[in-house]
Amino acid sequence: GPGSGSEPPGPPVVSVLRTEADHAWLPPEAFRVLGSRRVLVSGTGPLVDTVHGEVAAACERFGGTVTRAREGTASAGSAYDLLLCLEEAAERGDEGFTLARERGRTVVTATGQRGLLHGLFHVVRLGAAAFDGEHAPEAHRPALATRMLDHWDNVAVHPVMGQVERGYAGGSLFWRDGRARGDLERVRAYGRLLAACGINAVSVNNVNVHEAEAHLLTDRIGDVADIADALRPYGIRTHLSVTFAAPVVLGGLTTADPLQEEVRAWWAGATERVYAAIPDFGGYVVKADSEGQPGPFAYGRSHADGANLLADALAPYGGTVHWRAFVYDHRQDWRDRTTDRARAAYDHFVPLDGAFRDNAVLQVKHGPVDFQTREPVSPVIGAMPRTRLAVEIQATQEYTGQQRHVCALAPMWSQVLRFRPGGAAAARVGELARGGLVAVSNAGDDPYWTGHPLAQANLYAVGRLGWQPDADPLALLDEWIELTFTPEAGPDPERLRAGLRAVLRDSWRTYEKYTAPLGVGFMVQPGHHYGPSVDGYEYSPWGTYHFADRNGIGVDRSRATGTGYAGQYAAPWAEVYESAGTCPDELLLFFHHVPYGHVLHSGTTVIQHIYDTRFEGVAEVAAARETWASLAGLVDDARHARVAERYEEQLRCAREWRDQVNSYFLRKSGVPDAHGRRIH
Ligand code: BDP
Repeated sequence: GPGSGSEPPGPPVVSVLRTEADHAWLPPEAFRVLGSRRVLVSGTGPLVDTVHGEVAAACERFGGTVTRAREGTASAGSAYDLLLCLEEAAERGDEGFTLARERGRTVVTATGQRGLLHGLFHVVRLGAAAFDGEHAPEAHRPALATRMLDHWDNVAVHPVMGQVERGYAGGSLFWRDGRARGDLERVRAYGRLLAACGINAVSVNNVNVHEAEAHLLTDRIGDVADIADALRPYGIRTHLSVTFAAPVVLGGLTTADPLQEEVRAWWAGATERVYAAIPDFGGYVVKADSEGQPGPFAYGRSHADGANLLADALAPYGGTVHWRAFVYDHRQDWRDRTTDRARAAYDHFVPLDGAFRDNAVLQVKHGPVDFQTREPVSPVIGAMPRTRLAVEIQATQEYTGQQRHVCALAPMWSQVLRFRPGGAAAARVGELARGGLVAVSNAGDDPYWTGHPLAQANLYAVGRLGWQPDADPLALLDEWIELTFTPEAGPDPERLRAGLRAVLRDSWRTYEKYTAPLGVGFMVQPGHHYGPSVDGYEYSPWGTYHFADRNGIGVDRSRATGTGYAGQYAAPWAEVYESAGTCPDELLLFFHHVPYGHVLHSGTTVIQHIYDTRFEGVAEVAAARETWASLAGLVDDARHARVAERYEEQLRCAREWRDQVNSYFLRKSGVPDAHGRRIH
């Protein structure tokens, strides 16, 4: 929750750079393989121009040739090494493409312009391998049609949350001090990065819609249109967060009741004007009845009534409303052990299954609480078969080190997307998310885009996992490493690769080890959420408690004796989570209140696990810091320095977590560390 946020302590920002493009995936060097080829680009349209522009730049730099033709000439072009052809044909869909190797040529064909762009980036990812051997056409298409970033960017600087709510990468790419930034070159470069990992939709303002953001819908829509123009050449559609109270605060009506005719007419008119400015506008994002945002409850209406109001306004233009399921009581009595924030989304929304319009997407956070380091998969995801659900993940590292700590999240997201809510034979989350994958963006106007240069790997993984939710997350990290650091261009590719893998691959589990144990969550400092405070939220109204006392710790969410949350799952999970004996260790304290002496499946007690993992986590950070230091000279100096300085802070902070968590539980439990290490 927002709370009160003062700035956490942190390192000063050092940055010395050449251009933005040198500091993300797809630096010019990543295109070397194209530049030595004879390339044909055929077809017409603005995105084909984009493809041509990318290839032409590579050829100019590295000495290849590019020819532009109007028509698909895949069969005619024997004089080429690579053909990128837009064709009129098949039903592959707008974003798909095929890739073939025949007669010594690489042939990409697409039936939609965006497909051609994706095909180009696929070839770049493959590198030299794209030009090896022969193979029949293989079809590529995205598993999820919407792969979206939500920016929590404020137009005006918010007194508590700043320019970007939960932003750790400088200012906003879109807004500054109440106005559009107008630096559209940077926005265009951003669109390029996003397209190259498969993202195709961006929402440009905070879900908490304050006064300045509200006006984007009406009198400031021109600013949004400018952004849409800059993103469009890379196939990205622009969306907007709107306030449910817009008819009142912008339209001067006395009500925003979704069933009132004047309210429906207001939204219809406002939406018509949005589409006049942005013909391919994606739609609205809404946070309603959540943490103080207005919503349909004020009028005694349901969230289906609310979502359908906006869906109906958008429907004539093919737009979509993304309606967030993050609805819970943030003014809870902390002494009440029966109210459970984790239950809230299911209790509010599952009864509404089937009541939403086809162009309404219910956007569900991947876990039931709030983007913690470890949560179970939200039970909503398996429980609304007649609703289009989008899964929301958080690339911005609010609870995972705020881009001062290395925490590669692809392995966590992959676990979510591969989870089968209905059991072993049933569909995965990645198949159930028919409304798409949505991530809260971690990008800003920072020269490295994401503050911590290694946090780019998270942004990259969002698009790639949306395209292919069952992709191997470690392979995606490798892809990002290749495209960003182009190891082959340097003196010691294997050492660079090995070093980067070593610091990234297990970084989420390392982070988990030194922070809050066994799925218990929070224990962060209230407000800004950086660094430890074991009891920071314990006696607060936010609904995020651990219930530690002298005997034990954890939240009893069983049906038998707890809040009943475990019963929101289908079989087999309801049973698995119901009992402490079958609940996976990493989620034990999310589901159960157990004594400190409770023995985990791993064979160690809860209290000893708390101590051991805190020590291990710190040791792992120290080792990663050494590994990073050893890469000096293999990574450009400025980037190396930026990461090195952040490792100092990560190590300091990890020690702080270790010491506070361990001391707290030693004092509470009175049980000494079995290995006799100094705790305090
Ligand atoms: C929480 C954040 C808060 C967001 C909220 C949301 O602390 O700043 O507004 O999520 O998702 O994680 O709306």
